[in-house]
Amino acid sequence: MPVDSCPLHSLDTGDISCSIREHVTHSLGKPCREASQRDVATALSLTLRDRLVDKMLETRDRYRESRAKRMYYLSIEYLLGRCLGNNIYNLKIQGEMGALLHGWGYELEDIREFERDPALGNGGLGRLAACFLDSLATLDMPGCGYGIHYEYGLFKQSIENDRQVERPDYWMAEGMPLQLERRDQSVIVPLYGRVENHQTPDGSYLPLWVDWQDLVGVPYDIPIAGFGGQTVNYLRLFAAHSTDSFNMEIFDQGDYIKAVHQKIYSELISKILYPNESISFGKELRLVQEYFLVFCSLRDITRRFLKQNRNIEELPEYTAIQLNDTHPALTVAELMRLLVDERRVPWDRAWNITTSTLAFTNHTLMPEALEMWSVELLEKVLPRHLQIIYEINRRFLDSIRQSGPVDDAKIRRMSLIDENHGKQVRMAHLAVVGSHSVNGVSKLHSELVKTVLFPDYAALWPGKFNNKTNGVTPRRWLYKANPGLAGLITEAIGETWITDLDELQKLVPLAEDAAFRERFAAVKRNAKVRLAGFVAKTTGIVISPDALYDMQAKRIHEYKRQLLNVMHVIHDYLRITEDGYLPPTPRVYVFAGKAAPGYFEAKEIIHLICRLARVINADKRASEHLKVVFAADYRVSLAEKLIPAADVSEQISTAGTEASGTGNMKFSLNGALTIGTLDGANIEIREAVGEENFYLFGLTTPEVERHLAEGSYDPWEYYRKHPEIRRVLDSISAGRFSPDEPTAFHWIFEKLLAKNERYLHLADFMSYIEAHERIGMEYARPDVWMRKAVLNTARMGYFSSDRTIREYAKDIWGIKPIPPRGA
Ligand code: 26V
Repeated sequence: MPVDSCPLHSLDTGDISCSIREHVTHSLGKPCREASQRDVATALSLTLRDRLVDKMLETRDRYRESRAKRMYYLSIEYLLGRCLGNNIYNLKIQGEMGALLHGWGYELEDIREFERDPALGNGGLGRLAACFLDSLATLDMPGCGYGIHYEYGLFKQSIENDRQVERPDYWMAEGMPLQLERRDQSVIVPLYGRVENHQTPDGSYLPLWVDWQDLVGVPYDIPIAGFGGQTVNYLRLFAAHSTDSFNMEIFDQGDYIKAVHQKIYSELISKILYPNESISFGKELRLVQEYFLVFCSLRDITRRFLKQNRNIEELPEYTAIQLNDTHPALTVAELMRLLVDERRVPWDRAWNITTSTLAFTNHTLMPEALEMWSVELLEKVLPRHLQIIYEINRRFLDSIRQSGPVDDAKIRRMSLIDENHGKQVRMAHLAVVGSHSVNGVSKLHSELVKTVLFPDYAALWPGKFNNKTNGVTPRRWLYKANPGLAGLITEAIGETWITDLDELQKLVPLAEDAAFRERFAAVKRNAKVRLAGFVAKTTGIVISPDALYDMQAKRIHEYKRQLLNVMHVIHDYLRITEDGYLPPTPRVYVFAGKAAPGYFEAKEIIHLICRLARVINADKRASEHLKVVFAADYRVSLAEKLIPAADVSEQISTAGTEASGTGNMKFSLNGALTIGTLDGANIEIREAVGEENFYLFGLTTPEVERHLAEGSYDPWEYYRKHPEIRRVLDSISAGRFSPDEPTAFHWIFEKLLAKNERYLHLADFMSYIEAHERIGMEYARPDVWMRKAVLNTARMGYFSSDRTIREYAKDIWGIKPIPPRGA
């Protein structure tokens, strides 16, 4: 083809306007006069894609020419959120686009609402991956993400009869204009079958994986624009299809039905994202998904690497692979298989390459979330990988035995195979042994990773363990989500904060400036007015923008203690209605979050919140002081509406249970004050914003640990001692919020008073309501409150994911920015 024959697309408004009309006509096949708002949204996305692809190709050439080391992020989840608005903001053309569309009779904000959130993740872990991609591109770093192109994202939540109802999320219903299908780079994936043991002519072991079935991984690329749009990386998602050759073979054998079944099974692999359930392991399809991700990604990585005429032994010099939790931990076995079986690299050298390339991040301490796969299932799905895992384990345990006397108990603890409930592979151990770096996601969590999760490994390899405190991208979570606040900040200190969040420090003196505080307060109030409009429209509940907006938005889980929040709401309600108490500030309690479909307690908590809302919002005695809202279908786009409007952020997990949290960072960055425990990144947030600007309560991690270890927590003692607790629990148990079904919530009474209640709700309740008391008093003094709010925003610079990514790049990946020439 002739090269350089077409002009590149530009960001000039005239050019963009022309491209949009072109796309309406030629991509959508409609005359412009018939274009609907949705058509305009699609054409605008396609128009931006053209421009992003130009930059993506330029970025790719730049990385190739530099021959620099690259990083690949392997994650089973990415919670990207809507892309159109984000791309417009990262290209810095929001003003121009707003004006252009306005001139055509549309509003950019309405047009953006046509895009479905690609919700290819459950929560924190997937959203972190998306923030990391934004930061990598903004920092001009050669890093891209690998994931699965699920046909159905996380279920959509609606509330019917006060209960959560789940519906499938067919997120591509209206197409995904941003993605590029790359059929030419499809990967054939082998699985199932058996291993035959052979020998090479010189007598060494030659395993042959035979009779495997195959499927195809088809890549889809989603361009990821850095701020300013100069560097555009991509996220590569693989969709599973059946291979034609396989189908043809069976068709030829005349077994039509079997061939069709095979095709359906293949396509099932990337059909749906699994929701976080308490026990989701053991499901064959999930194991196949994990392997599918690992196989496709590694094939793609090594293909690109070898194309550059390099020797596979140089892999770690030019490649870093980050395992986002244990879901891609099979990478350890697959990379070994690729090196040893396919490339005939001797085991020891292959092991060196593998461990020098891979690094692992742990994201949870919850024992029920630690992945294990039964040996039996692995044997069936991935027989050769199982052999390799056994061999890794054998050599590893031998090496410990050789380094000194060890007792059997320690060997059993460190083994990759758990033999307590049948034989199971401990995926976290596989990841730790197979990586050169293991990190947690906040200071506290990283300590607990060493002391609680992997004490034996930490003693063996102290240098392997490190911390990388999470961060969030300021582009989406302040610049785009909160244009009012972003504008005020830029007016005050310039716009460098967008890529250098520490610049927010310059706002610190302005906390003393009454005029600035008033403007800050006005921005917050505006956001609350908008949210109030949205709440009225979607729930029919009327809330005043003059009330304090108190929010808890996150997955529903007992360890996150939404029940503690509920107990406090009930406490407030009963004081108002029974004690004649007049709170210093009216409050609106906003809850949002999904419960895993099979998690009974979590779903009942939603049910209770909705029932509570119904009772409280209808009670005239309380309505001036108190409202409760459950905002359905929490997702990135809803978070962007809620967070700018929050006054108080609820971060109330039991100390030692939340690995980090990232919502806590988004709220505080947007000027909400946190009521929180000493858990996860709350601790670092509190240190950063100042303890006087954070409402602390609750037990510390060592106190919690002691209670749990000694069995010394006695909830009945709190019940007997504190009338406040008694009244709240009795009201739940007596069916006050479920008059038609008086025993509906009795289980909560029983659970919170059970001796083995793991999350110590009652132990923290009195200090929690006391902290809320202070909040109520201080909110009533706007200058006091707004000073604290400004200081929260001003001091959150550290929690930019740019900082986090720089730390990973320097300490773990060894990658550097490759900026465009002249930048
Ligand atoms: C947790 C649980 C809890 C028990 C029930 C089953 C289950 C399944 C999955 C998970 C969490 C999986 C990993 C995860 O999303 N962790 C989150 O990662 C965030 C980013 O590092 C971090 O901010 C959150 O604290 C952490 O929960």
